[in-house]
Amino acid sequence: MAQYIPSPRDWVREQVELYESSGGTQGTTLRDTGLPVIIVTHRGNKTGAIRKTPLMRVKDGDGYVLVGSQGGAPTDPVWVYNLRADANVEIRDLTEVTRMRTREVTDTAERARLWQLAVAAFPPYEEYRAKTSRQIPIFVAEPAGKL
Ligand code: F42
Repeated sequence: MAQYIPSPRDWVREQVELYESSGGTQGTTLRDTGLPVIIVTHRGNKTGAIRKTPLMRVKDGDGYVLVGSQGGAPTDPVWVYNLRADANVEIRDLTEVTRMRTREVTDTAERARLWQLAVAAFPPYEEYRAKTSRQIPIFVAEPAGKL
């Protein structure tokens, strides 16, 4: 069993702890926005450790859209590299945990469709995009069988 290494960012680590320790009944929204968050459990591409990353909840059918915005920071978040190296994740959405596979979306039309969904779910993504010159990575996560 791989070791779990929590996020070095206090507010992120604390959200993961509350969300998971409450079984998905507390700490499930982003601070004052009240908008829903999911927890993506994945594997570090260098350490092999278990990593847990809260992201905004953007649904697309049975799956989720994962947006590597990192608040419009100039660099991609590290979890993006982890998903590129190992597409297998678990997604906790409130009380439900589902094993999923992720796929990075590069097709322009598909990206545009998913971006609309993302902004509808979490309008600040549009401001984050305006803040950075990088192309914000987008992944889809699709069910790989219920746990
Ligand atoms: N971030 C987003 O990008 N999009 C969102 O929609 C989003 C929503 C959100 C909601 C709630 C919340 O609490 C946080 C939210 N965040 C969102 C922030 C998100 O959870 C991440 O904190 C953020 O995207 C930064 O991701 P990161 O993977 O860069 O995290 C950093 C802080 C981190 O954990 N760094 C670790 C460290 O020790 O510095 C490394 C983690 C890691 O995966 N290491 C790899 C390993 O092998 O273990 C090696 C990494 C390498 O060098 O390749």
